[in-house]
Amino acid sequence: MYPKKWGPAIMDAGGQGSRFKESRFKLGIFQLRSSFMIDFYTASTPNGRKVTIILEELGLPYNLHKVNLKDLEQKKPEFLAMNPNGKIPTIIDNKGPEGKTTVFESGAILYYLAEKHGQFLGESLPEKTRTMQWVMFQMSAIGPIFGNYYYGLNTLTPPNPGFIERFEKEARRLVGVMEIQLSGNKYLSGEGYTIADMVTYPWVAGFIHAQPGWFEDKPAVKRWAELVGARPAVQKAMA
Ligand SMILES: N[C@@H](CCC(=O)N[C@@H](CS)C(=O)NCC(=O)O)C(=O)O
Repeated sequence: MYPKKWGPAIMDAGGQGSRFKESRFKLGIFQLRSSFMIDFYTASTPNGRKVTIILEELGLPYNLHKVNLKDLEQKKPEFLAMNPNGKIPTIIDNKGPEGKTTVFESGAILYYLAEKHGQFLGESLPEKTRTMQWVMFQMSAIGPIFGNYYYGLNTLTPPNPGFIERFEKEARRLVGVMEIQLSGNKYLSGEGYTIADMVTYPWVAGFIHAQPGWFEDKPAVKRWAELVGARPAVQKAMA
């Protein structure tokens, strides 16, 4: 009835031509001297890809540290010292405004980088607030609801159809909210491409691939996904 796995566009890591140096996250040695300004701890998941998108959009060189989630590297003391929540993504900005700055939570990371570099957020307080309300919509709703649906479908044992139905219904309602917003706006927060689009795209692109039926009557969401997905930085992040 449902596809069981994320498609290759969703879960495979990569990105060619990016200005990053790759290293496996190795416990005990991850504090090696950084050669680039940003150390980026991530894995090949939608939340990780959001940060790749903004790093690529800004053209920032970064040290890529792949974290093995299956081996629970994200729960080790060395990782928890950076991110007490024990999850990717996490960044260390070695040239933060007050020196070395560690940021976790994908929405906060995108906000930090957008504000620092003066791009993809908006100019005025109302513009920034419009951007942030759609960032919050993704962080509090699209991510957790889509994520729980995916968990119910692929991981939960014994299978629980009521659980899946609950999260499918809410996920489809959220896609409907996006459809209304994108019917009258080029991008989620208005006419400009912002971090709201960057945080939302990896999740929605994944589900357009895995659950095309949810988007059959959602032309504005599909139009937006094509527009955002055509950006070179996004293509690198999703490759
Ligand atoms: N709200 C967090 C969610 C981060 C998150 O759920 N990360 C997942 C991968 S997408 C993770 O690290 N899972 C491993 C775990 O929970 O141990 C964010 O957006 O940064």
